[in-house]
Amino acid sequence: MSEEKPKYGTVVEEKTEHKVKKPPMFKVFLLNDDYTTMEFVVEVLTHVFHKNRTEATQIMLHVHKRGVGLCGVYSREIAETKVEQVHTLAKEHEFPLRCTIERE
Ligand code: TYC
Repeated sequence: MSEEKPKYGTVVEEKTEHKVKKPPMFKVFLLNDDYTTMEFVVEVLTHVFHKNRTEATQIMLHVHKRGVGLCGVYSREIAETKVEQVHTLAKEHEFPLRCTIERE
């Protein structure tokens, strides 16, 4: 039995893997209700989610018809802030508009 020794002068390369995990992303959804006005939802989508009027109207109508719709995908911090902004604006205008987060 003979064990192979590295020959004199052999270069043994060592690699250290530095695996960096991507941060999780969060989907923000808007929920339908019977009381919030369509115009207010379009305003929220333009101001909080930076949609143009056409996109905002499409998302609002999708939520109105299907019950729920995607507004955007963000890091946890940003997604949570968007939800807070929506709920704060809704309360200020006395609308029951709700928004939820789902981890991707
Ligand atoms: N369903 C509401 C209405 O008929 C409109 C609406 C759309 C409300 C989207 C909430 O997320 C929503 N006035």
